[in-house]
Amino acid sequence: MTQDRDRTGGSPSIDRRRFLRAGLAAGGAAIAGGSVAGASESNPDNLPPNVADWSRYLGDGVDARPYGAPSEFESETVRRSVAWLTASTESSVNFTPLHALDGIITPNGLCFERHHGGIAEIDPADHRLMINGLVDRPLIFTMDDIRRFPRENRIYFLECAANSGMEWRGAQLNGCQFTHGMVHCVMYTGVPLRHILNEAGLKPNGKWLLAEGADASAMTRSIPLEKALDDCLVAFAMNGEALRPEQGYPLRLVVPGWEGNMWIKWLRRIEVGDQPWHQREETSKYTDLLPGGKARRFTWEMDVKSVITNPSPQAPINHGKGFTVLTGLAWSGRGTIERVDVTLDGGRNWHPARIDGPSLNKAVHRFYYEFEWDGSPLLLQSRAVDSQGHIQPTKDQLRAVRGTNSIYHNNGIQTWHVQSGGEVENVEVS
Ligand SMILES: Nc1nc2c(c(=O)[nH]1)N[C@H]1C(S)=C(S)[C@@H](COP(=O)(O)O)O[C@H]1N2
Ligand SMILES: [Mo]
Repeated sequence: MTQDRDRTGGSPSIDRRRFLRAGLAAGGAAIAGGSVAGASESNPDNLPPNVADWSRYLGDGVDARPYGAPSEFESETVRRSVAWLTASTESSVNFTPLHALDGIITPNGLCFERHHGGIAEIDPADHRLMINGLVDRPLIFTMDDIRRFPRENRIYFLECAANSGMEWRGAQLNGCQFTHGMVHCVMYTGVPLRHILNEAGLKPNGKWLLAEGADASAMTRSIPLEKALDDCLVAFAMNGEALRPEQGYPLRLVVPGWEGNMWIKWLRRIEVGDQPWHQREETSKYTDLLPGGKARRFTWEMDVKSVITNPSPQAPINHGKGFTVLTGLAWSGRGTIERVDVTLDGGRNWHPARIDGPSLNKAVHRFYYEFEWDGSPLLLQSRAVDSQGHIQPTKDQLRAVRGTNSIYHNNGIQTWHVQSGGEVENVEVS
């Protein structure tokens, strides 16, 4: 935008940024701001009127990169984990770098990973999907068999129910990658689950499914039959190519709008039954403990939610005052996003944001709000409303209903504090 890479605020603000990064590194997340425009030093030899280095030599030929990778200058745009959340890497989570992405599609290599027994490395020739239980004909499918059913392409978000969980009691992690990065949105190619169930023939008393993974954790979840017949997919591709091993290669269940834990990866078996199984992951885990000691049974649909991805702690304002582009993501497990409002002053004044790009059922929506920044501190928030009229609540409103025991299903409004030097930190306002 401008050749003048003025670091408004001078060295104190840079020191402050270094301090913030150091703080995060101590928390286990090594951050360097390399992907933030204006944060890297430029080499005068490459700037006009000089001829830049890369214009003097031939580049790599077409055989050099049979499977492409991002520019080396994007090396900071990676999934990251948080040390104190990572007891063992095989049963853990890493986070999507939301602050470094745009649009609505998450690149395959940056989709957050959540697994309970490590990444199963499966040879598709040896993979089978078994359908058993209350069916007329128990069946075992090969991957080739599955590819002979009619396919559909659909774009959906997947959000772990524990996304933002560490923020339930107060502002904690400094970056939207860590507070909100357990979400991704890709185009799936797969077979509607109802085709496969119909092939096996459902018995009249079949009301529930148990989906089971082939990984070492043998993840299992109960799913009501109506959902399975409605919009679930058995997917083998994401964003046009085979699923990544991290995401369940060669086959995963897609359960649109519902909590990520139900999206069984490395899917090997579907049992049809007449009642739910009450497995570990749907009782002691992914269940909200309410103030009175009772727990909510089965919270499947992901509530309407949004977050500002820029500016945010990992993506400070580097250009000083003036025209500023604010952007973020909004999604709802109940449909599309009807509107997103943004405040710069902690909720006193709200402004409609501009949703750009496709508005798809149960997919993330990209929003923008452009404004003139006068350099004074800001309290940024976004608030989404979905197509069913649900309004994203404040964290105080959530806690008033659900107490402070919970960590799951936190869709509360996030606040970023922008300081006059452009640095951003995670705070809460009440
Ligand atoms: N087989 C199997 N499926 C699984 C899991 C797992 O550990 N094993 N983790 C679940 C959880 S808790 C989530 S949030 C999503 C994460 O999907 P992703 O790794 O593609 O982001 O997968 C779900 N499916
Ligand atoms: Mo999850």
